[in-house]
This record gives sequence, C-alpha cells and structure tokens, in this order.
Amino acid sequence: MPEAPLPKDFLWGFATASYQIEGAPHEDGREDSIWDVFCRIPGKIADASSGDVACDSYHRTHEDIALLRECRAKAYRFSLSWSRIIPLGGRNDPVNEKGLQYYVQLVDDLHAAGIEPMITLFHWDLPAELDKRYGGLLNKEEFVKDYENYARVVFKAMGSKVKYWITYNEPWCSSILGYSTGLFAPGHTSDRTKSAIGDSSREPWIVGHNLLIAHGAAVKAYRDDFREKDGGQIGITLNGDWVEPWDADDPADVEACDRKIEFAICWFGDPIYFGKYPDSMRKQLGDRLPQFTEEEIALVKGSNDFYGMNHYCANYIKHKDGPAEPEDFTGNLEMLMENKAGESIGPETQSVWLRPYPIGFRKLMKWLSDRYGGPVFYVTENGTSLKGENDLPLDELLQDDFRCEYFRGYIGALAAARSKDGVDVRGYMAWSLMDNFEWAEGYETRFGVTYVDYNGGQKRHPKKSAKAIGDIFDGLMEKE
Ligand code: GBH
Repeated sequence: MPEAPLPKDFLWGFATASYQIEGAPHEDGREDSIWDVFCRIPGKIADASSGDVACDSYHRTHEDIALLRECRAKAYRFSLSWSRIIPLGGRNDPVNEKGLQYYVQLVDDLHAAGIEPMITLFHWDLPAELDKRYGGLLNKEEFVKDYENYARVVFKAMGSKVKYWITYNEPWCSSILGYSTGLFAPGHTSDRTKSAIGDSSREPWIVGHNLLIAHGAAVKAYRDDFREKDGGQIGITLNGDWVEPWDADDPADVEACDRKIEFAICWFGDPIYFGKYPDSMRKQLGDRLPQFTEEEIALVKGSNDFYGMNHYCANYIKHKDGPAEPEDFTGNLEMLMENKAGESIGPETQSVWLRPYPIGFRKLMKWLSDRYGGPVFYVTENGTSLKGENDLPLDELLQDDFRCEYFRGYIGALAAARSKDGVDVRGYMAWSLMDNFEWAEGYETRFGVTYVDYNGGQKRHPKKSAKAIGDIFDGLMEKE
C-alpha cells in the first residue's frame, strides 16, 4: 500500500459566517452591523433580501450540528457576530452576556458532538454604530483599540475551549468591495452613481492597513495573555485565486500574473511575513499606500501562527499598457475567463467570477508556501455554486454532481500539494455547510452542500456533496 497523502489527524469540515446564516438580527440584544444597514439600501442586494432570517441558525444550532455529524465533519469554522457580543461595538460599550453565551453554548455543543470549533472573529459584519461613530475601518486610532477589546472579550469567554482562531476573513473584500467598488457594506466608492461618499483611489489602502494593524494587535493580545494557558493558534484568512497568463508567450502577461497575486494576496501576506508591502504595489500606488511605523511593523510582522487560505477559482491575466488608473486595485491588468486561444479556464457556475480550475489550487499553495517559507496552512474555504441550481426541482438539485466533481478535483489538488510538493497543509473547510445569504447576490446563488428551503421553514436537505466530501477524505487519509 502506498502511503496515504493525508495524515489521520488532518482536520476537515465545513465553514459558514454569522451574517450569512444566523438571522435573529435583533434578538437577545443584538444591534445592527453594517450589513443590516447596507441591505436596507434599495438596489444593493440582487433579490432585495437580507440576512434577517437567512438559515435561522440562531434558532437551529442543534440542526446545524446534527448536519455536521451526518457529514462526519471533524471541524466547523463559523464566525461571531460582533454586534451580538458588544452591540454597539466599542471598548467602552457594554458586553451583551446573552449574545456571548450563544457562542459559548455553540462551542460546548460542538465539543459534545466531537467537532473541533474554528472561530473567525470578523467576517465583514462590523457593528454599525462604529461606522457611524467614527468611520469604522477608516479610523485607525479607534478601530484598532475597539477590535482588540472585542477580541479580548471573546478570548476571555471561550479561549480555553477554542484552539483555532482567525482574526479576519478576507480583508481584501472588506477593503476593495467595501471601499473601492462599493459592492459590499459599507458601500463606499468614487462612483457617485452608487454612493455619495468614498474615494476608491485611497480608502481601500487605508482600510487594508488598519485591518492589518488591528489583526496584529489582536494576535499580540492572544499571545501575551491567552496562548500559554489556552494553547491555541491564531492566524488570518486571505482570499486569492490562481492566475494563468492570457498569452503564455508574452513575458508581460507572465509578469502580470505575479503582480496580480501580489495585489490580491501579498498586500496582506507580505506585511505579515516580511513586514512590508510588495514593491509592485508601492511602485504603482506610491504614497496612497500607507507606510508602516516601526511599532506597526513590530505588531504585524510574524503575526501568523498559520496561514488561513480561502480559494475558489482561477483567471487568465492580460497586462495593460500605460499607467494604471488611480482606482485600479488589480495591478494594472485584466482578469479574463478565456485565454488568447479562446479556451475557458473552467466551466461556468452561477457566480460570474468563479470557474473551477483545480490544478490552480495546488499551484497557488506551492507559490505561497515558497514565498512565505513553508508556513502551516489551513484551507478555511473552498467550494462552488452551480449554474441554474436555484431553478431546479428539489430532487434534481440534491444530485449536485458538479459540486461533487469540484470537491474531488480540489481536494485531490490539496492532497498533491501536501504529498508531492511538501506544502504543510493541515486542514480544509468546505464552503459551505449549507446554502446561505450570498451577500450582494442574495439567496439566488447557493454554495451549500445542504439545500436550505427558504420558503419551507428553512428546512435543511443534504445534497449528494454533503456525503461526497467525507468519502473523498476517507480515500485520502491514513486510517486510524
Ligand atoms: C467567500 O469569498 C466569502 O468568504 C464567503 O462569505 C462567500 O459566501 C463565498 O466566498 C462565496 O462567494 O464581485 O466580481 O468583484 C470568496 C472570495 C472574493 C469571491 C471577491 C468573489 C468578488 C468578485 N471572493 N470576489 S466581484
């Protein structure tokens, strides 16, 4: 028997996020987050919906845990709603014991079910009051202190029970989608047809910087005051797609590929591993990209116990000639679904940005592992939507062979990255445990391995892929 590519303690499971599943926006003292506010603005969400009910997980936690068990998951990654725990958000605002207890109970129930909790402190849902009070993520002085305080409240309440902490989910999205394109809350953009406020040429870089400092502050708090007694690990989750040149014979396209990854991932990764922004970004953005002070570098550099990786797809990259637009956040290039020969990178899905290309997962993990000196990786999200899934009758919808195939390809690529390329990847969370509120796409786009019947009391129906993932891992992992 050849050696199995994955060890027996490989941690696999499923991921969700608070605003996408919980509902109960004003129960037990929770106050608005910026997403509650954003959803009320006409035109921002495709189906004019919101997370008001979502999967109703706040009332159906036991059903979610039963689902995890049915899927044989070893771990569950979920995020906390900051405004449930500190409704107004700030360091001088009261803590809401009921909101906090909801999560403590969830952690206890997961342990009782033999499932390892992995907690994301922040998956985009900033308390709305902080945005109103001082400009939220734009205000370094205030935000960093409030975020650290929030993190400490959480570590104190459940630090002894949680071994895996993630400071942020995808700071790229908070910065670019929240402050450049305005597609996500709080919706700032220079495009005055979409928003009365915002400066796409500057705000995203300020927000990214502030998120990095706050990440560093929370990690320092954990390491100084909790790590020793609680024995957990803490890191950040970065999103990033793989890239292939539009024209492999054009050195400018090949070079643009690395630049794309630098703008999308190393923007956050380089400060964390090297204490500086990538040269390509400094060159294009000049002093619109903030400078780190010595104290900030000390906080941020070395602030990852592991690299949390969210990965979905790949693009072809075509360089642009001439100077970059001030609003450009890509590295002065085009992201395309087809290459020069007209070949698509992968099949279409319901998400315009997502076409599966499994080998890109292996390549990106190796690329990042090489750049950052072989860090420990936990894949914290990977998954797909299906074109037209929402329009299928239930019995057909539950046979999601396309999604099963996606997971076979991607998990196989992960196994190869570990066993053949020496990448130190130790866990994998599929996105998502169940269909949920897909942000600006509303409920039309489904990412779950479980169907959620939004018109039928949020009843859960596992799809074929819910079982397939466990079978895939069974085939790849060492036996107990
Ligand atoms: C994840 O991000 C999120 O963490 C999760 O909450 C979400 O449900 C899941 O994706 C599925 O979407 O709007 O065309 O400018 C994945 C990374 C980065 C993918 C931003 C979509 C937007 C491209 N995302 N990207 S576009």
